[in-house]
Amino acid sequence: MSDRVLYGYWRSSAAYRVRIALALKSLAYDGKAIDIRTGAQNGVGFKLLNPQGLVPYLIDGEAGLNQSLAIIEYLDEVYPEPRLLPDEPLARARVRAAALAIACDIHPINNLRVLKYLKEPLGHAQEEIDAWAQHWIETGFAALEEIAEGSKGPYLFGDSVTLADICLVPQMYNARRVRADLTHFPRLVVIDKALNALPEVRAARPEAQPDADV
Ligand SMILES: N[C@@H](CCC(=O)N[C@@H](CS)C(=O)NCC(=O)O)C(=O)O
Repeated sequence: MSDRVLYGYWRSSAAYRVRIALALKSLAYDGKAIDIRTGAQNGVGFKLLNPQGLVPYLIDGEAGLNQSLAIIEYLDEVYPEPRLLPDEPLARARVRAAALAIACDIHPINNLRVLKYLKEPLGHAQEEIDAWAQHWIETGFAALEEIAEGSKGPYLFGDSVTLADICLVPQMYNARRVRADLTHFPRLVVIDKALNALPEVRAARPEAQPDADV
């Protein structure tokens, strides 16, 4: 048994980010599935770990951590190879800004609890909820496509996989799930393909997780 445990859910994009980071850094862990469809994230047991009732939650030795970006930055500082954030301050800020454009401005408004709330109690039809998710993903991707066009390498910021790419892959997966129109984002599609060609990224994909029910 490992002293590193990741509480997650196969389809959680935030957990997917952490799985990619752990795989890139070759850090072994035990996975514990929290079935967010059945509300396990709000059970007392899990809330003792993370009072926010959200996955992922990582135990790394003595440390317990929530929030995927905080977890990944912690991993990057404690296990620095390969680096997921550039050393140079301006380059680092640019990578963080792209990651946050996904993690703060796209993902939270399409999260399970938000979409559920639109349905009940607000009473929106499923097609309206799908339109909501598609709209906010496509709006966010329009700005990211410009960043992608400026990249001189296979990934969002050149030749190295960064925190921004780690956020992109799960968001692309999500975009396809809600049938967002990706035809305006050809560069993002190509970058996502290059990322998914990496064995570490493939190992982290939802369908490869033991709790996947596909
Ligand atoms: N900002 C958080 C987001 C975590 C989050 O939203 N997790 C989702 C799965 S992707 C969740 O646990 N949802 C449960 C729910 O909506 O009730 C992070 O990056 O870790």
